Amino acid sequence: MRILHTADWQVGMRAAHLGDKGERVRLARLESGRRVIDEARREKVDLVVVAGDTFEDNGVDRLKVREVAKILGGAGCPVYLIPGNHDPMTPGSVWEDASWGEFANLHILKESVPVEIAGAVLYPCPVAAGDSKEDPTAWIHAGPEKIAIGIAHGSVENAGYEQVMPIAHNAAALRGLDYLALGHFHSKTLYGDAGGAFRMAYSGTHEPTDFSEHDSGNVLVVEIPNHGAAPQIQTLRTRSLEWLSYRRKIEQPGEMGRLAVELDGLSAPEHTLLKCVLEGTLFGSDHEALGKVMEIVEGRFLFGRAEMERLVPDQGGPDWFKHLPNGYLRDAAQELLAQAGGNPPDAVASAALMEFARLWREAI
Ligand SMILES: [Mn+2]
Repeated sequence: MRILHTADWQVGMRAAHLGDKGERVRLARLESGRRVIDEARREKVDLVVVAGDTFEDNGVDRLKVREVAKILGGAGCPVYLIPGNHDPMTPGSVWEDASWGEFANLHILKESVPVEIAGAVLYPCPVAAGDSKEDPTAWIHAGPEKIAIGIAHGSVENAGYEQVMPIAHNAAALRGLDYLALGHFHSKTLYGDAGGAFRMAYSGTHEPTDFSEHDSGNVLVVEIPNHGAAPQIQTLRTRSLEWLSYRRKIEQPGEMGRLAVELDGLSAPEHTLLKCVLEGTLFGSDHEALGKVMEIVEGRFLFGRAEMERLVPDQGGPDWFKHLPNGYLRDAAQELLAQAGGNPPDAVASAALMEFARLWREAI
């Protein structure tokens, strides 16, 4: 038995913090959804499971719901979905939309009851409403005859930004499952059992949603030879966009310039969102290179954000200081430098100093 495991499509995610780039990011979620289905067909899987949070919430535009149904409807094999905590099974939910009935291969699993399919039994754990303190897999007692596949949505130990529905770290073993397909945590995570087999996993989201995720933007293809055998798990990349998080501590003059070169060399900037966190020392000779880094971060990528509140100017001051005339210009710059390098460092003064440098370069 060969299954494709995906989750957390979060279609309808607003991505408001990305400003006018949010729309590109929203579209990518559907684009990558099509890629998931392409993989299902290419890998000739027996079924697809979607382990919750297909949608951002139950108020998502119904045109988007229909679009998702159409994408999944083209899988060429049965698709089983459970509602998650973002799109729970409540009156008026996305799961009541008529489009789900238009594709014979789509099955919304609305109850926690075993579902017999060819060659296996599914044990779905749909989210009914809101949060629960109970392990959603607790009802499962899989028999020994057939391949047993659980589908659940919640937090294993500390997995996930929102702690919801706690799932035991050894749930697959406890419930007698060959594989437990999990949703909620957006980063791919595999859980090994005492015998070294991986019987439960978060596939992670098919398309990244945040800079804090690691190894998101994939689906898992899981081969289960027979009941009791260790599953073989393969990771396939489905993401359209790369979310890169750079963190750099500058400790030597010249490092800033090398960072600029590195950022300028990153491939596919039009498909990349970048967060660049700088800390350490801003050396006098590096001010121009910092300007270059800022220009690259903010201009070269689909989206870029630089955080440099923890970058502190060294006491010598930037090289351009020595060209400043005596008087109020020099005094103002010195004062900003002192504040920026104070204890605690003043980020506003740092930014003002940077702006001062830019204006001064333009003026001379
Ligand atoms: Mn969730």
